[in-house]
Amino acid sequence: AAAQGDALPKLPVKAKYRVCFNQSEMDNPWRFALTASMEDEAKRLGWTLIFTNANGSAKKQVADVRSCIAQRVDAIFLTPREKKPLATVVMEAKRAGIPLFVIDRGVDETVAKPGRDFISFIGSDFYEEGRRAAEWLVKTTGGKAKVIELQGTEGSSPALNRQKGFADYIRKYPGIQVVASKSGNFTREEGQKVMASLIKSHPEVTAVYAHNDEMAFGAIPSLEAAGRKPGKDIVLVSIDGNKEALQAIIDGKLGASVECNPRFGPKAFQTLKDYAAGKKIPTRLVNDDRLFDKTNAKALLSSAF
Ligand code: GYE
Repeated sequence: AAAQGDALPKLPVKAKYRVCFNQSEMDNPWRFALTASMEDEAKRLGWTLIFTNANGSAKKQVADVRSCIAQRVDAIFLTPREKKPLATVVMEAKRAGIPLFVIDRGVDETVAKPGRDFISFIGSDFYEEGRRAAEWLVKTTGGKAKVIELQGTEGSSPALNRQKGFADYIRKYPGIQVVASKSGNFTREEGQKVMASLIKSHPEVTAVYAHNDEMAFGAIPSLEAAGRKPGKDIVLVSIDGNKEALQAIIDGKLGASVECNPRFGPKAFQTLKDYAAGKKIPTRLVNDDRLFDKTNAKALLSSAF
């Protein structure tokens, strides 16, 4: 086995590969769309895809990656639930000589770096998503809002960067204040619970920034139960841009959703082929994302997942 600091593992050119896809959890439309995109592409290519689901446990995901290493797969696609705990196994795959692609969420790059320890990161720019959500909110509210932020899974790269991108942008707008910021773990259920309690302690709130659509959908009934009118006396912005979000924009309850496209299975598999063929792979392959609001939701409904 090679030691840390050594070259990236090589991948021979083959007609078909046996690869692992280590999913973090399967609890919302975004996760289902990513998994379907990976499975469909594997099927189309006739490759063997070994799928694991960590069910929301970073610890289980570490074990899942280790089992893929033990099975000596050709390559690993990992969507790390949390940044830090999964960085270690990325290094283990490297030492075992198995090329690994970090997809969707990032790992702690002070431990494992793209282009040095794993092949590449393929996914969205979460900082930019947070920045765009803030930009939309500033425009829509004229730079005046008291915001409740529903953060994603603690320690996950999308939660950290969506928080930061938003916070950095609103710094120039003193009329925009985040009055409360709490994790709803990217789930509808927790988004609903967290909002039910925050709306009581912060009745002055005029806006909600949810790190994903699911938490916004959880927040809506809690706001309504507290006598608020989403889309009328409180504006909501979220991220993902799934079908239900576009419908909620059309219906007027959700103001906007920054797209985070989960359907990049074909790109992930193509990158693996390019790597095997000896092409130079960028350390970061960033997906193109749009912003959905009432100006385009109707027209784009069919392109959402
Ligand atoms: O926004 C969320 C999912 O990692 C980008 O995770 C992904 C996020 C996505 O559970 O809905």
